[in-house]
Amino acid sequence: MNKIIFSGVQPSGNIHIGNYLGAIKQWVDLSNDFEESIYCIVDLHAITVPQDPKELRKKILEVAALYIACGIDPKKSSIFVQSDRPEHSELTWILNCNARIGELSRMTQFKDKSGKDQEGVSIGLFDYPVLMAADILLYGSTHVPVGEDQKQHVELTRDLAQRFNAKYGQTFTVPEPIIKKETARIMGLDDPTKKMSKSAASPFNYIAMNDSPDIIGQKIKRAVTDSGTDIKSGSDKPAMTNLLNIYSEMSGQSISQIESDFSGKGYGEFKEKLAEVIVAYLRPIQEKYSKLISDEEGLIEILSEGSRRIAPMAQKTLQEAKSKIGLGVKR
Ligand code: AQP
Repeated sequence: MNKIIFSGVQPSGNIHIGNYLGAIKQWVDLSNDFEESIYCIVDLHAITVPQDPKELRKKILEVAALYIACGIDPKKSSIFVQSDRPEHSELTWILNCNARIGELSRMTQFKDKSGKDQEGVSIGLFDYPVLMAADILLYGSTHVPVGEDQKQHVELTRDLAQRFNAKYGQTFTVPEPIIKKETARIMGLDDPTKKMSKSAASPFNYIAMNDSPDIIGQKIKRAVTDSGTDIKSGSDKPAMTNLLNIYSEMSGQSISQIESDFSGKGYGEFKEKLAEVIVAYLRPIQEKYSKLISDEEGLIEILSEGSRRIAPMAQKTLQEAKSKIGLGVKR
């Protein structure tokens, strides 16, 4: 069986180093191990909460440029915009008719994002995981690299695929999540008990991929630390564990090496060095990004080509699902 990798990011808010370390970096590291790699810009997911139309269009191109700047090669991988392929919405409806209100009500992301206003949020937000299942299942994806927060949604995708296959006969490939332990959950700089998030109330929660060296310095300086003075990770030190994790991922040094280098030194010195490490890591990505984002036509062409390339896979799976359940008269 062909190994097919599929994943995506919403074109909403500022893409941050949590999205990068938890998802995009893995895509780059894994791309060569798969026969097919497909990376989607999930704009239909983004509109499950209000978006400004002009800003949304701008963000779609920004995410495309960022994928490529981070190392996704559009010649080897297909990059496309979710709403360009109508099969995603159509398969969502079919899966909706096999999904249960009970299982969707248990999704942690829905509970977190709807908060106390579950009656007032959009049906789209509630249905978000079914759309994600359609994204994954349309391409026969075998592996889905994501951060820890999306694990429950991939599990639901597996359940929906298995349920459909059991009822109508083998149709969908049941995918596996790929979650890298060390970067599964990068935590907020202002609150290390919650994940770093684009929709966080304060920009001091995250380092955006496009933050300037100055802003990175300021954000790291203000990052919450633990009680005590030691540069050490551990279950009683959530803030330092998070900062050391980021340091380790971006410097290539092990956590124990960093701990020993900073033994006897203070938070101030550590934070200064951490900001330098992040700035140096992001610099080549930011330079590549600036060139790419100035060529709007080039980006649109890459996205159109990606959509064209994967269209036959999506159309075939959708047609098969429709015919299995007796929809339409086409054979
Ligand atoms: N803090 C994180 N640590 C590790 N991985 C993360 N991801 C998100 N936050 C972290 C992973 O990034 C990918 C794309 O995420 P998304 O655009 O689908 O949005 P999300 O999962 O809802 O994450 P955000 O950044 O918190 O966005 P908002 O605030 O808009 O909801 C996914 O693979 C995700 O796991």
